[in-house]
Amino acid sequence: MKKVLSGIQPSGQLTLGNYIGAMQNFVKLQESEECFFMVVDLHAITVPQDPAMLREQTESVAALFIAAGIDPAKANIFVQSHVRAHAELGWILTTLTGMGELERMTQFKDKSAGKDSVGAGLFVYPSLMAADILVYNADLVPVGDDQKQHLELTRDLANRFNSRFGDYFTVPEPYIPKVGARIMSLDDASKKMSKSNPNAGSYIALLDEPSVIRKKISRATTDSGREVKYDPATKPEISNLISIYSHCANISIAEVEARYEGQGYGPFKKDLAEQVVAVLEPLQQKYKAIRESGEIHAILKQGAERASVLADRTLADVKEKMGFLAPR
Ligand code: AQP
Repeated sequence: MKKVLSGIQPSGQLTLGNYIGAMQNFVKLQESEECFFMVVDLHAITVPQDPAMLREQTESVAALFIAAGIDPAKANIFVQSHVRAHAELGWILTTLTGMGELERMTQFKDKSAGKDSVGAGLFVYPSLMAADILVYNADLVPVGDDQKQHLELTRDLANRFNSRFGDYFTVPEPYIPKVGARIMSLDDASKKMSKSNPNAGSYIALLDEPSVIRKKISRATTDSGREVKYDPATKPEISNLISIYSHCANISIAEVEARYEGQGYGPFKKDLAEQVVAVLEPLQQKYKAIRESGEIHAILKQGAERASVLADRTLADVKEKMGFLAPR
C-alpha cells in the first residue's frame, strides 16, 4: 500500500479546477492506498486573511472533501495546523532550501507580481509544502499540473537531506490527471481557473447555485469558430470547456467531439452546464447535510490524531539525524 498525501488551501471557494485536478483523484486513491488529505491553513496565511473567514473556509473545505466522496473511514482528513510537526519540519527544510530555488518558482512570481509588499511566507511556501509531504514519507502526491514545480523541489530536498544526513526520506512522485490537470479560467484560457481570482465569473465554485453555473458557462469566452473540436493550441477556450465536459460526463474527449459534430457552440455550452450541475447538485446536498450535522469536528480530530503519530515520529528521526539534542 502506498502513502498518498495532498492538500487544498482554504483561501476561497473551491472550484471545479480543484475538483477535477485534485479531488477526483483523492477519491480514486483512497480505495487502494493509505491516504492523508488535509486543509492547508498554514499555507492560506501566506497572503493576508480575514480570521473569521479563514475559520469558516477551513471547515467548509473539510466538509467539501467528504461531500466530494472522500470517506473518513478510508482516508485521514485533517487540518494542517492541527499537526504541529508540519510547521517544525517546514522550518527545518527551509534551512536546506536555496534562495535561488525559491526565486525560480512560478507560483511565487505570479502571486507576488505587481504587489508593493509580499510576505516572506509566500516565498518559503514550497519548503512548507515539502514538509507536508515528507513528514509522512508519502510515495504519491495527487495534484494539478500547477504544483509540478513545487513537487520537483520536494524531491530535490528529500534527496539533499538523504545525501547529507543518511537515507531517510522517500522521494515522492506526482500523480497528475492526464486530462484536466489544468482547468483554465472561463474568461481567459491562458490562466488557470483559480479560487482567488477576484472575478467570480472566471471560475465555477463547487457551491455555486445551478442558475449561477448556467450563467457562468453561457458567458464563458469562446473563440470565433463554431466547431466543437479539442485543440488547446489553436482553440484553448473551447478545448478547456470540452475537457470539463469530458470529466463531468465521464466520457472521452473524442466522444464529446462526436456528440456535438456540426452543432456549434450554443447546444454544447447548454448541455455542458447541465453536466456540471448534475455533478455539483448532489455534492452540494451532501455538503449541506454534513455542515448541519456538525460531525466534521470529530472527523478532523480523529484524522489529526492519526496523522500526528506518523508525523511526530518522522520529526523525531529527522532531528536526531541532524544533531538536535533530545530533551531528557
Ligand atoms: N485550475 C486548476 N486545474 C487543475 N487543478 C487545479 N488545482 C488548483 N487549480 C487547478 C489543484 O487543486 C489543488 C489545491 O490547490 P490549492 O488550493 O492548494 O492552491 P492552488 O493550486 O494555488 O489553487 P487555486 O485554486 O489557484 O488557489 P489560490 O487561488 O488560493 O492560489 C492542487 O493540487 C492544485 O494543483
